[in-house]
Amino acid sequence: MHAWPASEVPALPGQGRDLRIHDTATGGLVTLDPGPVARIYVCGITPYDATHMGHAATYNAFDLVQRVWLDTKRQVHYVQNVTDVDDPLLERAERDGVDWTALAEKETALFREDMTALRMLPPRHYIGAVEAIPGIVPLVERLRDAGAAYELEGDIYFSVESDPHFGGVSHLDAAAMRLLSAERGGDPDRPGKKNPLDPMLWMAAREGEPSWDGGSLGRGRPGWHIECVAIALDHLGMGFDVQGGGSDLAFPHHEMGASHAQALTGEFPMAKAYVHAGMVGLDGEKMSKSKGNLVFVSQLRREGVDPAAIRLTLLAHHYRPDWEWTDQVLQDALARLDRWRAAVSRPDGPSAEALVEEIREALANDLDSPAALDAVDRWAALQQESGGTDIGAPGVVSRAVDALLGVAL
Ligand code: 5CA
Ligand code: ZN
Repeated sequence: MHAWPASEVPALPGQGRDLRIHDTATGGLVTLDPGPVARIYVCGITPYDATHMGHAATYNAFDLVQRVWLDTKRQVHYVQNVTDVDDPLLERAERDGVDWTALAEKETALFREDMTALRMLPPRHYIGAVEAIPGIVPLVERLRDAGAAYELEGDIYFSVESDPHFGGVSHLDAAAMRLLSAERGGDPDRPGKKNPLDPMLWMAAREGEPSWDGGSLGRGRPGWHIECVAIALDHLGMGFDVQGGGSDLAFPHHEMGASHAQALTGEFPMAKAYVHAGMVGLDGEKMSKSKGNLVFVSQLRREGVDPAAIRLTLLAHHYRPDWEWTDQVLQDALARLDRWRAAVSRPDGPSAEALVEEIREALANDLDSPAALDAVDRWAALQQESGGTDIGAPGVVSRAVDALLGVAL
């Protein structure tokens, strides 16, 4: 699949900082040391509805990761998938009487537009689950042949017991895992499974549903977790730097994915950090396509809201805690954008050197974007109150805000 166009990332004076980021697996901050090429896999959308603020907030967090790394002059190998075949997508297409592939294409196209408008840097590889199927089949065969997977009425399940590190991403107890597995696409109550938590690797073809040639597995379609693992291993290999997504993916998706990869390769860990963004809510509930309590990026854009203000709304919240979308948080961002634009519109101003370092330090510290915004606020306030004589400082601020925060002033 093609991704979306990259906005330019201006080079900044001085040195970028190494990223310290919260890792769900160890429960603390880790300082990543990626070497010259940083590797990140971020779970992409299931394209059956438009991009909402929850999605945008999660992709904003990982865009900041990429920007911090680019600022250290590293290359970034960023991979993102599209879950372009899955039950919710098929169900929505059926409900609306449309072709599921057309629905997926339409929503993926809208996602690309939203990401472009928000100045999210594109992944280097943007891969659909369907196009990954030829690479998934041999992985499932290998797991089966190694005894890490088994057949149940034609479907193939992964045996969680085959990975000694299973549980090491989310650290949940068995009861919590069982509950979440039922809520998030698993089938813990299906009779005949070795362990209720075992996830499906390959689902045998069902009447009226799409299916693909699975070689020795028979016709069918892949399970959700193995899709992301196949794409990540193909393009990044084991031991990549960051596995990212929203906190609702920690279990089962990232837990199972890590176990699949570890059972396949015998190596540990799959990723050096498992990074999870908090859930954005609306009216007291997590924004979700299934609940329908959504604020869409595309809707706000249609209403004429500047995408830079949408982005500033996301940045005003630290990525990790859950938060609520309200009209007020957007109004605050619009006002901030006006203040910043006024401050950089003059040719001179207070020195920007310390500010660039403050933004860098804030982001390197577990992507503390609210602290970065505070620092820019203070510079803008100083500019408004007393100005400054540093010729070119406003230009430096503009470039830093663009390069590190993805906001075009
Ligand atoms: N296709 C899978 C991942 S392989 C998937 O979870 N798709 S999704 O469309 O449901 O979500 C895309 C990304 O947005 C995921 O990282 C998910 O964790 C995140 N996300 C979904 N809802 C919210 C929300 N309310 N707040 C923050 N992030 C969210
Ligand atoms: Zn995924």
